[in-house]
Amino acid sequence: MEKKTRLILALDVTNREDALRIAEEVWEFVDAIKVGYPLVLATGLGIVRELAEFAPIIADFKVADIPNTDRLICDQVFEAGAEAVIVQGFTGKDSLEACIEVASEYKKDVFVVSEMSHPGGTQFLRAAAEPIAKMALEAGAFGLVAPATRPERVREIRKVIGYKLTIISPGVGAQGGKASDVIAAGADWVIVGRSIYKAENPGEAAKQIAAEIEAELHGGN
Ligand code: NUP
Repeated sequence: MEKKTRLILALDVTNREDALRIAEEVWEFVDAIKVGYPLVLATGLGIVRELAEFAPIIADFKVADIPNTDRLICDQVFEAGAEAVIVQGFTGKDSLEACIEVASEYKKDVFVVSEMSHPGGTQFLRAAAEPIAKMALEAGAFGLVAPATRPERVREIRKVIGYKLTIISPGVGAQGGKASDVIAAGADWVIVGRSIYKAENPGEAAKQIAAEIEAELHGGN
């Protein structure tokens, strides 16, 4: 995934036409489009290849099963044309390694969730975030998913992994996080869903967030 705008669209709409229209409007302002259960369950896995015309696709299936099942899931995801898959880390090393093995066969990437962005993310997952980050580093993942709602946690996680792994960070806008804050804390990309796809003009909304990120990176403050 190339770092240009450092913005990833979370396309959680449940209708094919809306998905394609929004992708058409925002593609030039995003480095990737993240699709997950809402869109894929509503329209089918074929939507991945259709959207891949606009941007690389990250499949957010938060894969969390035994290694064999994880392998089967990842195979489907990469056969469908995704560039990367998001997996959970709490299932342990063998499950994660199974996902990374399949990804490397396809020369694709795995992101591992370290701590989730919603309030419940602190309940069980926070305690596991650092060990999960270390495991992801050792296993050779491409990156982590860390919460834009808690930039201080992104900063902590960055200390654990150094710059060997990338960080993609959801929770900007609708969940209360701010793109510039989490970029300043060390995230490589921000993930934004509702603030873009529910905007009256998704293209303009994406453009504004991309400009905020650009200002944080090169604005000199
Ligand atoms: O910790 C996470 N938080 C989170 O919001 C991990 C995620 N994968 N996400 C996803 O990011 C969530 O499922 C949604 O697709 C997107 C955020 O969307 P929004 O809150 O900007 O609408």
